[in-house]
Amino acid sequence: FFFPKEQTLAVIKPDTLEEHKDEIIEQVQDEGFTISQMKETVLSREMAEEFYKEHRGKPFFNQLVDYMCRGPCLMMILSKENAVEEWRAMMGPTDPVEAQEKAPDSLRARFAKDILENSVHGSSSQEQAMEKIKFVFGDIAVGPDGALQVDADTA
Ligand code: DGI
Repeated sequence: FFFPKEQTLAVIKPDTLEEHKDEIIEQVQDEGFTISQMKETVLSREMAEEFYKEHRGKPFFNQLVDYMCRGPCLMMILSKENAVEEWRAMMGPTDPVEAQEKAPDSLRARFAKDILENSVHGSSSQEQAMEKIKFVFGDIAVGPDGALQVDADTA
């Protein structure tokens, strides 16, 4: 059987990018992910609000947007079988207190400052991954081998 790889959108948030960029990229590769695409982007407030639109209206929304806009984020398309779930496992739970208890080796256990400034993002479903990849990278497709297939119209 041939199981095509899955893609997810992974984001290293600004504080963590400044402090731990190289070691996280190295660990991502060691865990068997293909980094199909990556770029550093300073999100505008508008983009950050759109990126986290599911949380609009929540009490922490403005602080979350501030945090995401503080400096460059590293945006990555990661490819691997079960990429969505596997990257979430590498991240650990949203709250670093819980992460330290349940997943002490996870990125959030190691690098998150608190539940808001929690160092990394990852899509929580394949559907969300496709939506966010499109939002961040535009109309590119990733082939089953993890390689990028740039549409002739957008290339
Ligand atoms: O998918 P996650 O990042 O693990 O979590 P999420 O999609 O529920 O929330 C998105 C971000 O919003 C999260 O990474 C940090 C922030 N956030 C979520 N829940 C809380 C929160 N911030 C505060 N201050 N309090 C919360 O309860």
